[in-house]
Amino acid sequence: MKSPHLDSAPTHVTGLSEYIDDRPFLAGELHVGIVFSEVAHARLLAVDSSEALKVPGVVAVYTANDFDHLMWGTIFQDQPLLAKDEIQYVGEAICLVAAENKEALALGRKKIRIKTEVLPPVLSIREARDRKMFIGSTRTIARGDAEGAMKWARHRISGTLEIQGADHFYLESHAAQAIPLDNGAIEVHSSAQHPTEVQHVVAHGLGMQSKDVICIVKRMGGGFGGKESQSAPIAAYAALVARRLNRPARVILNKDDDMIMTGKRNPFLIDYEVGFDDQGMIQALNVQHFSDGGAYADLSTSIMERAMLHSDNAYFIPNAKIQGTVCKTHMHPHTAFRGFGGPKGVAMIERAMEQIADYLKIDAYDVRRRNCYEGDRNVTPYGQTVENNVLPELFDRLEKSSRYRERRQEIQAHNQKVLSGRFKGQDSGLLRGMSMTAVKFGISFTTRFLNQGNALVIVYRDGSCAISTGATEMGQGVNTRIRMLVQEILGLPENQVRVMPTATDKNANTSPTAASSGTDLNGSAAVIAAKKIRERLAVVARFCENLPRDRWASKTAGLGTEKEAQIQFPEPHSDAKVDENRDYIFKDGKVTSRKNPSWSISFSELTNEAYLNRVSLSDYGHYRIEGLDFNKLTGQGRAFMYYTNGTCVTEVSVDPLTGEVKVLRTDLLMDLGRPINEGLDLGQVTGAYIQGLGWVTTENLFYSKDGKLLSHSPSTYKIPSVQDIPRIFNVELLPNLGNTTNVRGTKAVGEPPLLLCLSAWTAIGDAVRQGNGKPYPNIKIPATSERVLRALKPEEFAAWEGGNA
Ligand code: MTE
Ligand code: QUE
Ligand code: MOS
Repeated sequence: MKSPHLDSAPTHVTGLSEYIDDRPFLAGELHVGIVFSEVAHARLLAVDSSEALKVPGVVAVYTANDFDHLMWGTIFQDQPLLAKDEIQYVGEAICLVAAENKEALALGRKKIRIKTEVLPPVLSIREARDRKMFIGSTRTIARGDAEGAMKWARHRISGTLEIQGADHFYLESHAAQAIPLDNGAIEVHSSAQHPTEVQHVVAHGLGMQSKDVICIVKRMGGGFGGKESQSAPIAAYAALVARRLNRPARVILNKDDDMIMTGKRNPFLIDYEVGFDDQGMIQALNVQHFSDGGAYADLSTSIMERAMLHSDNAYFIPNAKIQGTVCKTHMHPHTAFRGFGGPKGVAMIERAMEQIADYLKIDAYDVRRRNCYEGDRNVTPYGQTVENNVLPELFDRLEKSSRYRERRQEIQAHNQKVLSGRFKGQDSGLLRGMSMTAVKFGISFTTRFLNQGNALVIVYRDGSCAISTGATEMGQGVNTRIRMLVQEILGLPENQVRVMPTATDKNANTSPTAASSGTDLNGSAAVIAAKKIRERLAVVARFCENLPRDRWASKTAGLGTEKEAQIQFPEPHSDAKVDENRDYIFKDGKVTSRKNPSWSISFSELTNEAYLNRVSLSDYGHYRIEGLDFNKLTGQGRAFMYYTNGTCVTEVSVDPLTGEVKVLRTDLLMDLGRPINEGLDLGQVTGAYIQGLGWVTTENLFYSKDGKLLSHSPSTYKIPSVQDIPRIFNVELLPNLGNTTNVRGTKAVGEPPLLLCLSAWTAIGDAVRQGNGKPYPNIKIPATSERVLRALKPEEFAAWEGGNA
């Protein structure tokens, strides 16, 4: 049952994997383009399509008035599918052009005349905060007496941390194809993490019922959170054209338009103060998070909630007051991105750890280790007890395996040599820094109703099996994991089980594949369904075992079966209680009697007997997480089913002449429970870390003063390349067989390792601190070369202060 790779790996590497725009064009299919705003804030006075409609090949132009219902939004329905009276951001969709071919579409788009009256935009968190432009209200999570404890604390540090957004940079841009069916329904192929939301937005926008909209997601060329909410309007555009003209239609964004139009990771501005004692033990934390939500709510309030819930990270904070406010600006609506709000809360507290250490002149690792959740210091500020806590072990093990203490000495000695000018060679003139950070990522949607999943498991008469769930495949391997879970239950080899494309006509009311919960929720549901089938098959097996082979249904069917050779109903059809099977072993495509191990039947022979005896070979499973009781109003309760934890030591070099950063070595340790597929998990861990590395170092979103994204292609927006991979990259998983909370003892992996990239960011601060002997620096995220250089030599750059760096 070894499947070290993704189910799609062979077709990925041969280029045969089909994405939306690889789908063959259907007869009469139209190309749909979006005309979007070039200004951030304006009154929309008129859309003149007369010239565009004269272009040969342009078939139609649609505006806001063409939708039955204009408003959509995953949490709050505050966003128009197309701008109506007011424009709120650069890139906001204004109208759609449908054309016979790409050339006509390009020309038609150019000929649309938009009349606006430009209004002043609000483009920063600070400005929105001053003007009190908010989305939702300020929320608080509090425990103890943070203000009092802060006053009495022996020492205090404080800071303001600025965190920029990041583009998802999935390789497949947003895309959708809509096909009108002969029965009045519409089939929508979408690159989306949340097919049910696509179905809902299309149905609502076009005034249809959910039963008449089928959303199919075969796979995405990456999602990373960017296709959780924002795929829905794109699909609605294709569907509107398809429905109005009764012709298939597709919308395919190019990279530049995708980057300009779609929201990114929310930028954050965080004010914090920490009170602590001589040992560096934290006594109080007071933090105010402000995020840039952009022009519409999207998922920003849930993202803020997760930032607040991760402001403790791995550390026990007896007195805490954590507040969060989402600001409304005239930027693209920011959205989910791997880690959701988590990375922002964790960045704040991990920076505070470095500041405390620097202030007390002790090692930052010691500060972290002392504050780590341990023993009866195990209750979070939101009142959830940290159970099965492996954080101390993760810290201790990595301290040793990474040779943290020795390398700390070596780095100090190295930097002293660099600073004394005793090095002449190129490389050895580089400063070095090192830092260890941790992650404790809460697994569950903090919105309770999303913590459910359903699955359909079908077994055919030949013993092969097909599975359908609400999970969407975006390269993370959820299909492979679910397949392997079902293989394990039914004892089938890899080539006998397939996961079907996700579709809303097979699985309804699904949650987004998000919050790292895809396998947990959908895999659990598939296991429930597969166990129901196994229960029934066990009944058939018992029947076959007790009946001479020549009287089996397959030998007598067609002749008229004698009464004693029929399985007695209703036994196999009773809604068999899901239970571990005791009498038969399902393994290697065979079913063997436990009591009589010499008796076995092949799985396919058994399924054939079941079919002939009119026993159902398919089933449905529904799963929900029990015990979650987080209360959004009080900010207290059990928010998460469990935590995924890890620690990471990153060592960087910083060039004192250019500010260039290189990651020399990364040692990363995680507890992923009992992985279903270790190869996939390691891929997620390394990929997430490196994706995070881009966010904290080189991915610098650059906007003009009037809110236009200028860095909208790989030539101006620097994602990590093969050159940026740590020169030494040691990744290990903690053996943890004791985790029984989740399905098969596994733990979610998708997002948590991204947060460990923060050790690279804190290591850069450490190199700068050692390089200039000043207090721990305040370097924004991303710590670009320019910013690192500026932090290293603040006096020399004073002249440039105020520039957009
Ligand atoms: N891995 C790949 N290759 N591509 C992706 O788009 N998305 C990430 C993570 N890993 C992503 C990925 C995000 S944001 C999440 S929430 C999880 O995968 C979702 O999938 P899962 O719940 O099945 O882990
Ligand atoms: C993590 C997440 C999500 C979340 C909460 C998390 C997420 C998401 C929602 C959400 C919240 C309210 C809604 C809704 C979705 O919450 O991805 O439809 O009404 O979509 O902790 O990843
Ligand atoms: Mo992931 S940000 O929860 O899609």
